[in-house]
Amino acid sequence: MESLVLELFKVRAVKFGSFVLKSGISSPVYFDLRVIVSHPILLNQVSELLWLTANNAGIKCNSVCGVPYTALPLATIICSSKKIPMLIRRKEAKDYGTKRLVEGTVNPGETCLIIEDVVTSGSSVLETAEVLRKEGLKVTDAVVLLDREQGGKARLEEEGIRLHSVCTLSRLLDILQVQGKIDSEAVESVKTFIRKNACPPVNNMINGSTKRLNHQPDGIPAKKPHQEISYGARAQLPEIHPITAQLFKIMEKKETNLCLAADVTSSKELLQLADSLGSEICVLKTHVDILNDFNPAVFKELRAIADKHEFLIFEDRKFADIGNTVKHQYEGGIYKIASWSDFVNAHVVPGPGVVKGLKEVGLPLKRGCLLIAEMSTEGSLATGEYTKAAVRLAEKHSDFVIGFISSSNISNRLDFIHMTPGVQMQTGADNLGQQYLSPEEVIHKKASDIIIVGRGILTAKDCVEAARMYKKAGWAAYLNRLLSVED
Ligand code: S5P
Repeated sequence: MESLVLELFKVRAVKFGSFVLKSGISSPVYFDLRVIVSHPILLNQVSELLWLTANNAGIKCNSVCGVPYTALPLATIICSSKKIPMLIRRKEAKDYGTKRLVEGTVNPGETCLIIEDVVTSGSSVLETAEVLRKEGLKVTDAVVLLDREQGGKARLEEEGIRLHSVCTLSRLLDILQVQGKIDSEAVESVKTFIRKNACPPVNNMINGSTKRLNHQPDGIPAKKPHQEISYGARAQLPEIHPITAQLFKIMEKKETNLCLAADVTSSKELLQLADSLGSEICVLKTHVDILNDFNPAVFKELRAIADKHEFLIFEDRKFADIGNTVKHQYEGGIYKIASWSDFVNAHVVPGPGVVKGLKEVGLPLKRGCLLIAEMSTEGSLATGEYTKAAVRLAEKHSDFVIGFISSSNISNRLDFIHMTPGVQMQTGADNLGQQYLSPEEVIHKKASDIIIVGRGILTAKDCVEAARMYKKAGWAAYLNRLLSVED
């Protein structure tokens, strides 16, 4: 093991320093195992160790499949030297000929062993397993050269795959430190990084018991490569709206993508909630017109609480009138929404006029606006062409529009933020048409950015504890999404 690790270090298959990963996260360690194809002795040694690890674990298989692309030569060497049939998984189905996703002779019911170079969250192994399983093959085990110990093993176990590793990241660090290749500072910074960026299990804890929350088929999240970049990296995009940049920075700093829907009817309760839950949230969403004791001083106080705890205020006014009317509704009346709300939202049903009207008030104050492109309610008419029209309108007015209320990621632009209401741990519906999805479903599978939670928190016995649970679940789902690109 020592000689293997030292050789990997020597050929720079493992490097220490400061690296920006695909997701935009900066990492103190970087693995590039592709280089081993240029070192035939090492290539053979790695293949041999992978096979030895499989044998030591008592794995019996009928065929071997390498996760494309780095593990392909490894699987080839194993299959050639051990005389085992190989299967090749295509990344894309050929658009001509057989359109097969797996090349080689597939005998349904047989067991196929997966070979991989590095596992982070386990998503690449899972994708390959899913393809093989669709062909009728059994996948029960995977062997990896290096387990980065970021949660991949547990994740794969949840999907019925045992992960066996030749080496773990901690073992690799130990060897390199003992051999004087890296100092204790480098070891500590890698360990801290791994702790902070571990991929948590998908199943969330409710009432102390593990419960599967999403009712979708298991396995592969929808791939939205453009969203698999960190909030922090998106804050740095050159043309980003100042409100969005501020929001992404807050999310990154406080490690939260939770927006509280503070649907309460007394000002006192609103302020108490804001203060007690402020540290858990990135946005507090208000419905000013449901307060039965509104007075302007309340919003001065709310602003101060928002600044203290670093969250933004979003008045969920859902403007939906002609430009001239919404201008007055936004700026004036008794509520003077524009004076205290960082951003608001609008329906797109009136067409561009509603955005233009709001913009006349909001732009000079450096405010932002979300367009309601989809709704969480059963039978919503905001679908299909309507949703697409909302995206086009947002693109035309991106000096003021910062993103969407939507159930999923609907735009390719990284500078638009997606906020999703209708979120609870227990999926289902209320008796007035509201429909709920879990944080994992919304943030990981549907690649939205922020969960909006009202009654999931407000009706809990302990609101602070509930907010913490949603914060944790939302962030875990985000890390899962983000880390899936590093595999
Ligand atoms: O489509 C939508 C849009 C919004 S903004 N569905 C929604 O539920 N909302 C708002 O999100 C709604 O007005 C409420 O304030 C919050 C959801 O509250 P909950 O109690 O159902 O979580």
